[in-house]
Amino acid sequence: HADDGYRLWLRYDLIKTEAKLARYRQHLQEIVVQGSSPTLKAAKDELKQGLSGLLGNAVNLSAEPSRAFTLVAGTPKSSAFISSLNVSTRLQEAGQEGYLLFTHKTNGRTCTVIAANTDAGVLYGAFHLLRLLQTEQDITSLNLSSAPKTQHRILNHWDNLDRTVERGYSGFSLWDWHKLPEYIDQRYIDYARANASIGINGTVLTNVNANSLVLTEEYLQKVAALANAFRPYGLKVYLTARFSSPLEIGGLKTADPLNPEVQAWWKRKVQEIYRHIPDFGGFLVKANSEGQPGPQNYGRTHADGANMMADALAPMGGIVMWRAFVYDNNVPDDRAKQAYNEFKPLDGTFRKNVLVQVKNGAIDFQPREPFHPLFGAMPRTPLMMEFQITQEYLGQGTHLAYLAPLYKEVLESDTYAKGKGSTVAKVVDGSLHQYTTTGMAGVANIGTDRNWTGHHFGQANWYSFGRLAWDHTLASDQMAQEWLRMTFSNEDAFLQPTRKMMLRSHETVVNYMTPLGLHHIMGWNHHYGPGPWIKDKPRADWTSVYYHRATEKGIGFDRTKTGSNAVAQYFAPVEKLFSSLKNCPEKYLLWFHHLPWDYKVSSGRILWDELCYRYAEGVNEVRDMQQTWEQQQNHVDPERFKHVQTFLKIQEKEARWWRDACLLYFQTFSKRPIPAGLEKPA
Ligand code: GCW
Repeated sequence: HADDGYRLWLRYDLIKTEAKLARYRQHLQEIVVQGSSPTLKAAKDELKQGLSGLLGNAVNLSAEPSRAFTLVAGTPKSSAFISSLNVSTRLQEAGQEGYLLFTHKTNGRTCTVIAANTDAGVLYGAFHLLRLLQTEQDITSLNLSSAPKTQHRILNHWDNLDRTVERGYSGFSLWDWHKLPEYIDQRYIDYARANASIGINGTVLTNVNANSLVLTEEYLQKVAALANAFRPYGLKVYLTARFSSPLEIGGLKTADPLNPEVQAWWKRKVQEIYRHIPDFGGFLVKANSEGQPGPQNYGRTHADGANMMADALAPMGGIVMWRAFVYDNNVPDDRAKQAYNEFKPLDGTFRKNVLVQVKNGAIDFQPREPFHPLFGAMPRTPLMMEFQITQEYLGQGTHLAYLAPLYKEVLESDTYAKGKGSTVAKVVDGSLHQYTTTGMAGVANIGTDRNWTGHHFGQANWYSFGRLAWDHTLASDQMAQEWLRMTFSNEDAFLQPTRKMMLRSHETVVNYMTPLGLHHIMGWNHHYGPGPWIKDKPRADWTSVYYHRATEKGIGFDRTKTGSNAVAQYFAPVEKLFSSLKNCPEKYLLWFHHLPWDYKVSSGRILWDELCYRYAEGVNEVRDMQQTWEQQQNHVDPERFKHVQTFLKIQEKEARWWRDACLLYFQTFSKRPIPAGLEKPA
């Protein structure tokens, strides 16, 4: 069959390595899933489908262990066998969603056991076992446990009700509102399976630039149908709530959060939602940002707005994820400072069921940003991470950019909030400030394209986001290898070069787009392709010249004391690091400093020359990627091989476009030649 990438990393093709196949067949002679809930049934179905594909034979399903080698899965409640194993202490550590996966020998029988406290945990364990087989790991004597490090692991779909997707580059929205609630597309189930396989347990169906219609009865029935389809897979549904909904669908004259009628309206609305979706997750809200309505329209604070919704949701167990992505052209200060300035003073004033959702950086999902200064700065308010999986500023649907290294760079950044070792990851997983609620969100890159993400390698970003939300200590390399093995091939000759290509790809994109700390110099509004010349727009913070500040003297945004002093929002050691020209990591140089064109950088070159080299390197590295891929023809099916090959061609062309456009533009200021030996801009 034509290989279109639809199956994602859940391909379950026959294992190619004979010796391993034989051992797996021996060890997994039958499947025993005791219990009958929809989630356990999903686990059983997945194991059956997965094992019969991987092992190439129909695996026997049994109610009780009956063979010499058996796979048993369940909870102590659902399964007499599991409860007889006395693993309750170990299970305690696994928590609500974790699981144990171990080999147990008893009465001459060898059991591979998946045990968890909840049915969802069993499902996650089932996917783990399948992953071990897909990646050809040894399963003969297992002894492992796993539990998520963050509680809410959520995809944010920026999907509109007309099925367009804001910043979506892989077709249209998956949610076919027109045919819902009756028609349940198999794709919804496969979507839920994919999410469960990486531990994602929530999905916000709608765009943060929200439409209040989704909160009407008619739509809630449709949302409920999706929630029903997802529920067996442990996937909860959330919605975005437009702050002005009481005006638009409630017939009220105000949306003031302190107005009792408004409060009563939201309470009723929330109760209505829960009548349709008893396990509804809650709201995600973008307020007073980029023209969206919010509490500030009524002279109230973000906390007033969030708390009003939180009070409505609390009795039902729902949460509010209130976004900190706010900036305003009328605030004359550096845009990078605004979220911190607005939110930090509100620390401790939010209700218990509110999380403040903070983008990884203070500007906006740039190819590279230093971590957001809010992380560490709000010890009394749980801060959620918001990553972007969709590649709005990273070449969108056609560029290969593996984003795990970006995610990891942010998570491993040290905030110094409580001294050395206060990483962003520890803020997010709650361990630094003892948050009782934690979460990580990723803006989805998923659409109706057959391969879900447009670029085949975009799947790896969905995959690694989910894996990291579960366990932020996983290494980029490990996730790349897992994904490559499951998605393409276990052959070493394939894995070694392609994982290298993936690991380098983010840095490559940074090089040809925004090296040395440059940022937000993309084409206006669509953010695709270069546009460092953009000026004279309705808002200064929507131009490029605002961010690069190039003149004949130099380039870069001075965010030190002599400039906007945004550095002061970081804890002292970080402030010192970024302020110091000598110590500031070069990757953030022009983010924090405005420097003369002949400033000497660490390579010994002057800044202008270094820029030229970085842009050139970016292009060359894309060519290396092309070379690497060319050599994989024997390892990859023709359909996907060609697809990636073609996209790399686009990427090479556009890397040149970036290089040439940026260098020719900046050269009008630097008035210096392109260093000898480098390709001249076309
Ligand atoms: O990155 C910007 C995008 C907007 C987006 C906004 C946000 C949903 O350009 O399209 O709107 O961020 O995150 O709210």
